[in-house]
Amino acid sequence: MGAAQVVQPKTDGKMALLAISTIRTLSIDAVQEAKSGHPGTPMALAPLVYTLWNRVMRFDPQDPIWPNRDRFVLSNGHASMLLWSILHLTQTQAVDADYERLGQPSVTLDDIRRFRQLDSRAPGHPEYHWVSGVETTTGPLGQGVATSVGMAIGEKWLAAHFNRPGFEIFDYNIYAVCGDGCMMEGISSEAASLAAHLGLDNLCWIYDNNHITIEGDTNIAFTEDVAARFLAYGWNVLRVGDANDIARIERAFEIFRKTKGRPTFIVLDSHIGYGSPNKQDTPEAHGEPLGDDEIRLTKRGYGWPEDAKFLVPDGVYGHFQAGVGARGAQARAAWTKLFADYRAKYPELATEIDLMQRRELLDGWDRNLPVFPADSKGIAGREASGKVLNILAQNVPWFLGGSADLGPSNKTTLKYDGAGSIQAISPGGKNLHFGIREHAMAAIVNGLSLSKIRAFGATFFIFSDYARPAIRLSALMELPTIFVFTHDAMGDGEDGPTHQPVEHLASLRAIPGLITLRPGDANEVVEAYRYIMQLRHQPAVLALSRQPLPTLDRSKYASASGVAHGAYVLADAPGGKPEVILIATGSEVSLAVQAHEALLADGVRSRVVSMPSWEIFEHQTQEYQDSVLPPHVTSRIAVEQASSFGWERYVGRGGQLVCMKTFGASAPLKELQKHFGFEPDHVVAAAKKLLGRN
Ligand SMILES: Cc1ncc(C[n+]2csc(CCOP(=O)(O)OP(=O)(O)O)c2C)c(N)n1
Ligand SMILES: [Mg+2]
Repeated sequence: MGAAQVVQPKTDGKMALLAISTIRTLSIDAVQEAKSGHPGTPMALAPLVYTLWNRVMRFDPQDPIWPNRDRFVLSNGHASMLLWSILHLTQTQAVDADYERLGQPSVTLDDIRRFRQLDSRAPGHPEYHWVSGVETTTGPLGQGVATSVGMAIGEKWLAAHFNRPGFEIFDYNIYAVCGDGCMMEGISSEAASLAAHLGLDNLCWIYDNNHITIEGDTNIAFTEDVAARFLAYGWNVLRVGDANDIARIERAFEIFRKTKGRPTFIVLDSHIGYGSPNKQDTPEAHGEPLGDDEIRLTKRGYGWPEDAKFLVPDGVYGHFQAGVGARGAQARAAWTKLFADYRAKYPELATEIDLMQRRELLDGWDRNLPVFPADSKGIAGREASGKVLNILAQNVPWFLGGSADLGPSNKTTLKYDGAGSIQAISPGGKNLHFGIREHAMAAIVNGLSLSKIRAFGATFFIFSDYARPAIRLSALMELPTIFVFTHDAMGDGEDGPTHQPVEHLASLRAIPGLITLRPGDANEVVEAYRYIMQLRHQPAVLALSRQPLPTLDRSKYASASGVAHGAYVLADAPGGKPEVILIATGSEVSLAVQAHEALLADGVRSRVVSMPSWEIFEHQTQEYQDSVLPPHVTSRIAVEQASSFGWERYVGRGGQLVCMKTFGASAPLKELQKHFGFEPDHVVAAAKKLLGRN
């Protein structure tokens, strides 16, 4: 196709054309300057993004975190130049991590010139914690669309909980743009299925149907009928046969907004690298700069000055200001007025909204948290967790969650009167049934967190693998998402090694910013939740036991409040002068205590450190850390029914590891404990060996 044949977007508005060409050429120039990036999809989807932002979406660039704004998710995150262009052209303002407006633009032209460079607010992929106006981090394909389902469930919940007659405080929509990659990833199927089940008519996905992925035409690997698939899920499926036809795109959004009871899926037929004479419709347009010569030809076709770079023609900023800017400002002003009246009439609800926006808790959030009496038989971590969850969910109206079909086992079902189930007809419930969809569950919980709802998702710890990509993103986004994982070790004995996590703790501890907690008894479970609830920017994983764990006598041993330090001296040697330190987590804490008592009786000065969380401990002062693990006491043993990987950092090279080195096995727990050495005698022997006393 020759440059002269470029068909301009079908619109009578000269400014619209200019704005679309600006998005296209900014994207082309930024990728060329960076010598890396993805120009083709921004070139193809510029008319879509222009139409959605400037004509449809309710978004005020002056306040990108206004609670009732429409949400935009770019699930095909490689097309990030679309976002940087639109955030720049709409002059969206920056906010900081404390939700304060900074009085400066989110993305400057200079950021775009420095696309993909260190510190630029135009990074390679959309980064939620880094650029204001980005609603969620995307890049791993499929995550964005799945997260958008959480946002849509979140909006429905907020509307059900807060709206009152005459007060539509929440009535926003969620738009997610995705490509072939997102459609191929399994997570999109999980999420789409649940979205239709829940009748999320506030959710619209736009599928960039360009038949191109990196290896070439999609016919090499992807020949299903995507539209039929979404019809089968129960979505409202629309098709726009020409990605340059803004009138039709606008019309499709009108139909979306009128459609009730189901989400909308718009198949948008597009040409990757649109307007590039030699690269359009080729995989090269996906992820390579066009090159100087091709850029000239392409710009000529767009009717653009061939030598201009990073050009924003006169009137383009004003055009966006007159479109999304004016509409957004008006909508926000009307909402602000409505919210003031709402506050007068429903002050408590208004306060809840204020608190949620800042991720703060309301007074009394921790009232009635249980204190478990000493009990040698004890209670399972999951049981204690279930009791705590049921109290927290009553204390904190916006605390909710559910399991991937394991509620009865995870003990995460909220059972108090009126807790209710989240369904299409009852979006304000508190129990979210994810179905057996762990990956989508984790992304959805992130979407709820992004909606400022305090949410948890649950499954067996072993299946955290199925959720891991979204757990990682919760940490990257700095979201206080909560993951409740039960059956944390070999407690489900007979189920065997397919159900026994080994490497999972090590693998999650390796995720920067994620807090993992493996409480040792029921009171540590309570303290773990107390800690987690106060997090505002960090996700947490709870690893909880299936089997009962003795509830330690806290009048004899240290208070469980030590959990807030990540690790604490639970039981000490006489005079606080240990010669050996037993470090344990979870179900192995009481085992370590038994070994400790035996060692004391044998005249060995041992100390037990309960270490529910490495990450929290690492955040303590050096002085505190040294008080728990005195550097001169080098005889140390880690006891954890999981991979030993990483424990060297606390026990040193000379330490002992009573941990797992293989997969587990199928047998009753008692036999497994014996077989793998998780018995007091074994720990005692290890301690004596270390001290050369055997
Ligand atoms: C989970 C995941 N796998 C692989 C990639 C690498 N990747 C980035 S873009 C892409 C091709 C995407 O094709 P499509 O969604 O059709 O995007 P288009 O080229 O049409 O914009 C791949 C494989 C990724 N980002 N995420
Ligand atoms: Mg594609």
